[in-house]
Amino acid sequence: MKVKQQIIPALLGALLFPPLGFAGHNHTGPQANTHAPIGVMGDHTHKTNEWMLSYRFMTMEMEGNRSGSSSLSANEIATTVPNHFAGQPMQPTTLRVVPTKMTMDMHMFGGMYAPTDKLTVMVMVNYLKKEMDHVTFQGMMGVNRLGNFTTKSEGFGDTKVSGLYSLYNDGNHKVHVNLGLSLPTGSISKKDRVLTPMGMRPELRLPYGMQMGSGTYDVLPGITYQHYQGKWNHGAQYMATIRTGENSKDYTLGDEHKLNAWISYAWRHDLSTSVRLAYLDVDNIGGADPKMMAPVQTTDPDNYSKERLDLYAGVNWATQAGHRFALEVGAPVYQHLDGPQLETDWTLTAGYQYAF
Ligand SMILES: [Cu+2]
Repeated sequence: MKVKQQIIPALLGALLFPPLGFAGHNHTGPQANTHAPIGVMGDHTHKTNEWMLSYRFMTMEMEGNRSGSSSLSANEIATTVPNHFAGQPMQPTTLRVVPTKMTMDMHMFGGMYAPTDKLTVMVMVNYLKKEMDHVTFQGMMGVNRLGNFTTKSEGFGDTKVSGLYSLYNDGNHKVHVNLGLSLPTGSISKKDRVLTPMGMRPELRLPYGMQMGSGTYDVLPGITYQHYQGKWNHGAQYMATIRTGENSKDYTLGDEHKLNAWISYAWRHDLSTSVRLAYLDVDNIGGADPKMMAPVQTTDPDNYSKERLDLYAGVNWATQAGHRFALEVGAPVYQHLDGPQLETDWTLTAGYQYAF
């Protein structure tokens, strides 16, 4: 924890006061540094008639639970955290099923095209795979463990269509606005088999966090800034996901606000490394899917709000012919969960982009 407390001010310092004195060079050939770290979406615009295809693989692992910023054991959850549905028939007073671990894999396919220097259009399609491990406690109370089970879901997520409009570009400073729409192509009715505290194994609709999409049309506004100075590049981006209306299952996922700040250094024309800080704020779910009713934290629409600060390290490699390979790994330095919720442990993003 001490180390983390020292890293953050050092990084913020580096972001706010990038080293000065690097004269700008106009290199020809590949420029690894002209891109933000691979975990940042919609970071750049293209020149007239330029195309880009991209593929990203992202994996995230979450293990152990927290409420607020402090850890909660499975036994504590099963004996002390009230069940959202207590008082209804067959419902225990505390939670009796506890998620212990979740992994999420995401395959992201993207296309970009610039009809003009000012405007770049972008389409992103995602394929998601989620897995959640649970422990079921026996009966209405106590800490006898009945067994473990894993639920899985996979499929296409929501499809994002965006426009990136360049507001300012003098070669060294660039600013563009992002405006996108997320289309509800992801399923919100995925099911799997669970183990109940009574020892039954029904197939139920999976909770909110295990579904593939939001079920609503979401507006994605944002703004991106980048500054190039010799071998240094630093940038910042604000992006939001604003939900509109209610989905067919009577709920609305929480809005999301994301703030990114990064700095990268080019060791060679074709190779750069980066550090990034990402702040994420997610709201709770509004409304509720009447089919998601079980003594488990993930069926409570009020257990989805969170704030998280992630620290990432990344590497970009660009080849002569418009190919770029990049990798970024990160972990939270701070997370505050309206919980109990599973805590995020680490994230990895690997990507390939081809511009032509
Ligand atoms: Cu691109």
